Amino acid sequence: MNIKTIATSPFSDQKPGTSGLRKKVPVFQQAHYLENFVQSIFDSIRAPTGATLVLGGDGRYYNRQAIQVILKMAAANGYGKVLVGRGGILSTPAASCVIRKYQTFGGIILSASHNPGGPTEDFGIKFNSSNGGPATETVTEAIYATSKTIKQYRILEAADVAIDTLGSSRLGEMTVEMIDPVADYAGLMESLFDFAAIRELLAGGFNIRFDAMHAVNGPYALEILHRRLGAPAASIMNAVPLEDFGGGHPDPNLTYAHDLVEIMYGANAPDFGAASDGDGDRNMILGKHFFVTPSDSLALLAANATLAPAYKKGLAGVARSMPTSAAVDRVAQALNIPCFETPTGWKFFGNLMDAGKVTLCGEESFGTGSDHVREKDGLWAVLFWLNILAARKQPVEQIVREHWATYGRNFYSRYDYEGLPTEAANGVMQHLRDSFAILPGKTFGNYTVQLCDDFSYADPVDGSVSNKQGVRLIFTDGSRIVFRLSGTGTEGATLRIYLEAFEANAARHQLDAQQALAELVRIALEVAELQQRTGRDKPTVIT
Ligand code: G16
Repeated sequence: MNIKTIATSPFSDQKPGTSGLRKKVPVFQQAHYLENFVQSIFDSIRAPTGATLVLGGDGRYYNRQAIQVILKMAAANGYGKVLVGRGGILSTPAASCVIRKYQTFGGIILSASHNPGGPTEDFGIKFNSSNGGPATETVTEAIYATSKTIKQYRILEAADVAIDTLGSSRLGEMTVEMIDPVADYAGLMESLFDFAAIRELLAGGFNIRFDAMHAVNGPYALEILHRRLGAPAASIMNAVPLEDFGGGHPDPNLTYAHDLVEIMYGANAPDFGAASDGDGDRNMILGKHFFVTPSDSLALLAANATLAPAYKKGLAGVARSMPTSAAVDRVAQALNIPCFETPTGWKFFGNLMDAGKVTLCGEESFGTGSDHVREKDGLWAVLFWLNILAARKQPVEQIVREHWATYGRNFYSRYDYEGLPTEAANGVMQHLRDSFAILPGKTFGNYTVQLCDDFSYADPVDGSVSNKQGVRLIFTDGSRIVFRLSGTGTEGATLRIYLEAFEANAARHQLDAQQALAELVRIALEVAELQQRTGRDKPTVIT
């Protein structure tokens, strides 16, 4: 066995963001760049000799090359076995499922999620722990610290592993087992939902359209929606995964999932539409000519959870990220269960789920999930919706409108300003922080500021504290504006403005969200001095 120890020097930019390390492909292609980060993971997590890892990614450009490097480094670092999705493929929720099912030490997931892929686009890598969830901040901080002092990495000199056929092979002392990337996950889904009822719904003329966006979920959707549930194969669009996602932006929202949006808002639209992202953990839900905001989707799943077999005994609690609307809080209150508010980032939900405090959680950024895995889960959300639709036998729009009539409507929207110069974006945030002292009590039109602060979170399970998680302006009627810099971009800075207004009066639920939020938008732009500081007069994306 030929294990090589290679001398290297640190890169200063390997700090994991909201979800792992994400950079342009050419950055990862620099000599030693990927290896440094992988060795930093191995040195930080200190797995016992002979431990098992899971490895897979969303199939984007550079996935296959990175799989080979990581396998050879795992072999040189004393791992006993690596379970790899065939072809190097595992959706993020499927990786979480496999880590948990086979009780491995953890896993490495290769993805830049909803960011575009290709030779000059994005790539990413993250470590998930033995609970199947993204490493906590303590672990990611340790990885970053190691990356700043790293002097060498270990790698096995060996031929590439054949990754396209199922079965076991040896790499030095280590076993590499190529597994079916879909089977374990599909089995888990079948155990959670009423597949017979969904099959009946689909057989009865209920039309669906699922947009896999040429990303990882194509094969998962074909197996589950088509083969197991009987939806026509043609109802799954863009089902073939491509290394560059067909040149698209694999982000399931109204802007980027435009093929699907056109169909769902066109003549003879299907009854239900959905899309998922690059690595299969995000979801967008649409009815005929109707968009369900992710925040409403979370609230609605919570309110209807007992219709699905997995949740028929009820929910222990729910959680949402701070910028997510408080629609789910109202459901939690009615159900008399706890509701937790965490910073943005799925990693913050893991402790709550492990401690049995929450069953369902979600984020405004098109992510919903439950304690069946420790990642958000796109197809799971689609199946949950189909289960509810099969049980209630009502159109999507009617279900949402009834929900608003019961709980009130939290009008919600997010404005993204992508690719800003970092200094300008930081300047906006600093200016807002500098305004904390003078804003409370100030009135803007119909709104008076009650408080403003920088959100900070103390994890109720391990006590760890995360500061500066977004600037909040909360008004006396409970409406909110939140400002936050994205932690997943790879170019310049992305400023996100989240807007929320609660409306109890059912007569006003018909309003368009942009109409209902227009005044809050004006206030946000004024308070942030957005145009003066960034030169932008409109957002890149509105969701
Ligand atoms: C990641 C995280 C999510 C987070 C999202 C947006 O999602 O897992 O928890 O909400 O980023 O983060 P930001 O606002 O910092 O860009 P994904 O789907 O990119 O892994």
